[in-house]
Amino acid sequence: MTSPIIEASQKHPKPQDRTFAYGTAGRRWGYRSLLDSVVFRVGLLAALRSQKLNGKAIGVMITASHNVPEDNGVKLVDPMGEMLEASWEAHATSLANAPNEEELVARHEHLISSLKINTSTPAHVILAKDTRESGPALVVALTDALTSAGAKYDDYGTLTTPQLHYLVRCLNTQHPPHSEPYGEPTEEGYYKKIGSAYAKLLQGKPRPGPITVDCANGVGAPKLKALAEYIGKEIFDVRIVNDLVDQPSKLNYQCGADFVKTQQRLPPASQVSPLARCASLDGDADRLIYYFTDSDGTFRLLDGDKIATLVASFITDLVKSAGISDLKVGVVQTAYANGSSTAYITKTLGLPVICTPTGVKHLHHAATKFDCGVYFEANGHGTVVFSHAAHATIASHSPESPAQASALENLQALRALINEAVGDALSDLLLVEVILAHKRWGPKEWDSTYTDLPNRLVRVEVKDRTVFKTTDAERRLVEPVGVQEKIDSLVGKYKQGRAFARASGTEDAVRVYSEAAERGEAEELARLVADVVV
Ligand code: 16G
Ligand code: ZN
Repeated sequence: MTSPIIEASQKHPKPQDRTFAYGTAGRRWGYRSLLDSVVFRVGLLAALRSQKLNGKAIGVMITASHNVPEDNGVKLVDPMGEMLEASWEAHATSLANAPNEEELVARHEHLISSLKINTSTPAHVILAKDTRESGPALVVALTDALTSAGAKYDDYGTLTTPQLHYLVRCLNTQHPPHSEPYGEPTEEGYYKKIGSAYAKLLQGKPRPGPITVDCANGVGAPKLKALAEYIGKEIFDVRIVNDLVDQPSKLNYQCGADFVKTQQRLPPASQVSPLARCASLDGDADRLIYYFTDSDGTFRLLDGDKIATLVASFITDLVKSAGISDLKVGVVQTAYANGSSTAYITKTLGLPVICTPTGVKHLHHAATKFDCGVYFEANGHGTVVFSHAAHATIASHSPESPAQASALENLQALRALINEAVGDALSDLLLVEVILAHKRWGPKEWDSTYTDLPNRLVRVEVKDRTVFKTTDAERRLVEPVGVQEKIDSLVGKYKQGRAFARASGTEDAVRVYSEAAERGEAEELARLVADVVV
């Protein structure tokens, strides 16, 4: 008898000459024909993951984030809305690379026995996709797999990546032992939760002026519209640009958070007056960056580092004002964080900083070490996580004055506003808007908290990026032997110089980052380090 999995898999065969690996953030392998078998096999793994965790809901998101429209990718979401547990990435890679159907079934069965999975446990998977053209066909591959594995699934259609993370967490916190569900497990529930927290936090505060948001011609556009409609123009006056979701070739093209961050300029479609607040999302709305043009027309970027410092300082003040003394706030960054931001956090804010390797899973994990961990990558992906103890303190603390009571209420609303499951551009956008309103700051006041060191990021094509091995949160190379010494001696020649080289997790290249006291020096340092690496 042929197994249903073999039969279904035959419709989604693996291209013979390809090897796949679960990357920094799921998998991103270009072109739909290549991904078809990968998505099918990820579907099988999602069902196993759910069974292993006693039928908890597992998420599958089909997106390639900020990448070109022809790309696509798929990632799994664990029960509390986190990224897939790292030890399972190898299982994904193993299934994706099985050369044929028989071997796929053999590997699938091996996983069942080695992981001691009870296959009579009902599996529950929820799925969504971004606006890419290849999305619907990949959903077919995914649902074919889930059907063949006998898993129950719910297709939520088109969502932002963080919305899917939110839904997974809601579904898995509805019942004991969870005392409080994360929210209603619907798209409307998401808008309700963050929208009403936003309104609460703005009570009695100056109404924020208009903000222009570039939605990268992606899924963020219709979702931000829905959110804005829920909140109302009175307190959320958002002007959306780059919302052409019905033209898939425009996705992330000359717009979006990655474009603005790497090009350090306005998306051409944004026509804004000096000192007006602007923000960009990426293609699946899990990254956010702010920017503005100065009175003299200079472009000013307010990136993930600036968001992290703003949020960390606000929460620290709020905790203090609420009269809570035993809640430790900390910040998590990567090697890409500007040196000035790190100095500002440690010296001015007096908060601890942890540096981790690139990739949300590393940052998120490190952030859970604090009572309140603020993490952002410079590229704009990040959020805040609270420990169980912090949640309990915030919920039960008794204020001793009206001022403390109001700070405490704000802290409680902040917990509802923040999407703790994952970096979420829509929730982060509301968060920044709230903080600027509380501080009565425009973008210029925010920008002036510290000045970024001039920096440069270059992409270097190398023969084999796998030979580059790093240590110390990717800040130093251990292999190829001798290269780090050369980088050290170059860095030593520049005032406030810092540089590192690391293999990209998502592209076939090495990235070199440098900073120094002067722009020309930062650029020269990047060039010289790139020469050493190539
Ligand atoms: C992925 C990561 C992002 C990281 C980037 C680095 C997630 C959700 N996304 O986009 O955090 O900054 O990869 O790419 O983990 P790179 O390894 O090519 O430099
Ligand atoms: Zn993204």
